[in-house]
Amino acid sequence: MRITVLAGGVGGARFALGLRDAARAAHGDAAEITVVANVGDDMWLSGVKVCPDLDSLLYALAGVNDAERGWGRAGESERVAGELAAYGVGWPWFTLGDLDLGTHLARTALLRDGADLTEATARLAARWPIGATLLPVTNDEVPTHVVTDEGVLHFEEWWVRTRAQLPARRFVQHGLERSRISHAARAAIAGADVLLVAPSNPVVSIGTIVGIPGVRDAIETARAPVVGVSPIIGGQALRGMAAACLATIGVETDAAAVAAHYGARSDDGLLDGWLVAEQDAAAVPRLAELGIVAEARPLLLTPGAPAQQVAADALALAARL
Ligand code: GDP
Ligand code: FO1
Ligand code: CA
Repeated sequence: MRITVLAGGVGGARFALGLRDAARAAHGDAAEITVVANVGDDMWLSGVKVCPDLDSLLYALAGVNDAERGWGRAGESERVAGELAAYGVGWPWFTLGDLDLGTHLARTALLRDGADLTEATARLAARWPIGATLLPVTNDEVPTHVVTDEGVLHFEEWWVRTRAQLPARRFVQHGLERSRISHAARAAIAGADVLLVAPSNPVVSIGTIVGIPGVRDAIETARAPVVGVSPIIGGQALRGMAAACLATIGVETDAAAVAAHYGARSDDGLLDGWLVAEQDAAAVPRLAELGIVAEARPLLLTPGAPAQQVAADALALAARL
């Protein structure tokens, strides 16, 4: 059973953990999970390549993430960051921890030696038994830029420095037209038995992934059903900046509105199925009219049994499509 999931960072990671448990419970060793990750948040900082969403996924699947803070490594120290700040190098409001820097240095070394991001990610992931294949959606650089009234910022600057307080007029994935889905990501989508869309940011995580040339084609022609999980519960994003991002593209912060934005696969969109939270059950008949089979289920990705159940519900819905 080959399961491929499109994912951003924290929401993607919480879902991927549940999916790993659910797939093992249902299919044992026959479960093969591939995570196709967003790279729009990536950047070069202090001489190293930082891939926030790949790192969030890697650290969570390896069990070495700082779950409380929501990013980076558990048990982190910041000695190097202090030195960089003293030299005035990098962003003082964006901390590269010492352990985390080890990842970025290793990745950068592999890239400098000629690996592409797919190969570099595989090398990093090989360190831990993460129980999944982790793939960047593309080997090309497609940094998300945010157009504001005070200029154009990298997405990470807009989010971490301004905490999304500076109104985002537009999101622009720089270099998108020239980018291409990687061979590995294309194969993972084409060869999947089930395709899942994690409850990730619909604009700067999933939006960026499906905007990469070749991704929509791969999904369109894939034989697997596509089931998404809503990141919006009761009209609210659970944490982070999804509501601000949705407002910028004119989509309501609402589970049905996000599904309608993704569109029905039967109508050149993304989704065959969509899980909404129980408090959003009223959206189910509306989505049926659009050609999306929706179901209301608990969607809180509390680690352990609840997250596993969310993923199991997504797989069960896919099995019925
Ligand atoms: P980021 O890259 O770190 O911003 O993470 P993602 O793009 O993968 O996911 C962010 C989204 O995860 C946010 O829009 C949240 O609403 C969603 N999210 C976080 N926790 C949960 C949860 O427990 N359940 C659901 N359904 N969504 C969640
Ligand atoms: N998020 C923060 O809020 N502050 C930081 O200093 C910070 C550093 C950081 C370093 C590496 C990394 O992979 C992620 C980091 N994040 C930090 C989290 C992350 O950039 C964002 O929360 C996500 O990219 C949002 O999608
Ligand atoms: Ca992200």
